[in-house]
Amino acid sequence: MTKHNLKKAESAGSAFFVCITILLLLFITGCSKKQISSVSSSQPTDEKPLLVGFSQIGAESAWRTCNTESMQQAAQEAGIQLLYSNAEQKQENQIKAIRSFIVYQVDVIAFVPIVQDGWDSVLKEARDAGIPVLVTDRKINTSDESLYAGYIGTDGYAEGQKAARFLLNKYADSPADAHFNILEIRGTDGASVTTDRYEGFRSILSDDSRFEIVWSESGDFLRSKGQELANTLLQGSNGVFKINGKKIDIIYFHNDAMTLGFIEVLKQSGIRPGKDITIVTVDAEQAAIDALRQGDVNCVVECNPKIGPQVMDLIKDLGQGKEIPRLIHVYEQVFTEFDDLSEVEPRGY
Ligand code: GZL
Repeated sequence: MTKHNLKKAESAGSAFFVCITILLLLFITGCSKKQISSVSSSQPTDEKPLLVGFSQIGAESAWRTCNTESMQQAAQEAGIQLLYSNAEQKQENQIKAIRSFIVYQVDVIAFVPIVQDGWDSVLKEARDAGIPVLVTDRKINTSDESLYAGYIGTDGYAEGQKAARFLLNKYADSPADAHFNILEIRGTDGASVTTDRYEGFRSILSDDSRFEIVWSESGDFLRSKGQELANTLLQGSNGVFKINGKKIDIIYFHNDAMTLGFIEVLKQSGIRPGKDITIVTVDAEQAAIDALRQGDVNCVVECNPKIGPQVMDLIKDLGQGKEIPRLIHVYEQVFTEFDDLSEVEPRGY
């Protein structure tokens, strides 16, 4: 199918054409129907809308759902035809979807790499097909920078640093011989954002001997895993949370979903999150801000999911053959127990 035929066919009822071709795509690439769907632009114009393939990792948290909604809404408002693929937390599904976007000759490919490694081969295929690729939300490792046009999204390293700086501030008056044992509940291992939050946190605390990270374990960004880990780690705790005989003073969670699952179990064990144990979490879902207001959490570092409009601006530039910045970190705040939280807008996720 040449691009010319594609244009002609699309002018004769693009919605019908898109659906037929998606079915053909599903057959060619083996993606399931559930994984690829099309979001039509809301503004019919006489020029052919940009056609964009977007591979999203899944729906593992309220943050992710909001991120997807932001992308779809922004595409509609920008008059961009978005082919949306839900990888259901599997890298191989993302690779299949990217291959299907190439077959369909989309104008631009955007994707959230669930993990940072293993993308060179499929991105070479996109480059060979002349399709620019925008990496969003999470980053990739590659030795060949020409494989993607740029990155826009969160700065996980800075988020880890903000979490640590909150602790330095909260314990500023504690004596040099004080000691605080930290439990870290990491996100999905292999994801850039997990590595960044892990390293950013340590970059600030490593020089302060009062803080010791006594245990770090992945909860895969899932609320259910947060609950599961709490049940396992809290076994035998009679009102005092210990790991390997060390009383836990602080828990640093890489996302709110895991925090909310974990603190539920803490409370059931008679331990007061936010009071008996300092809780620091990342994302800033509404439920986390509510927990901060209730005193169950002490610090919420924002990770901004609502980047759809900025992504679509970059996609339009790429669609016109323009260069884009290699790296854009979106604006993110920090909310703490020391702030006036009455001004915090409803989070929308
Ligand atoms: C961060 C994003 C993370 C969120 C989690 O940019 O990739 O993935 O922090 C989500 O809630 O699962």
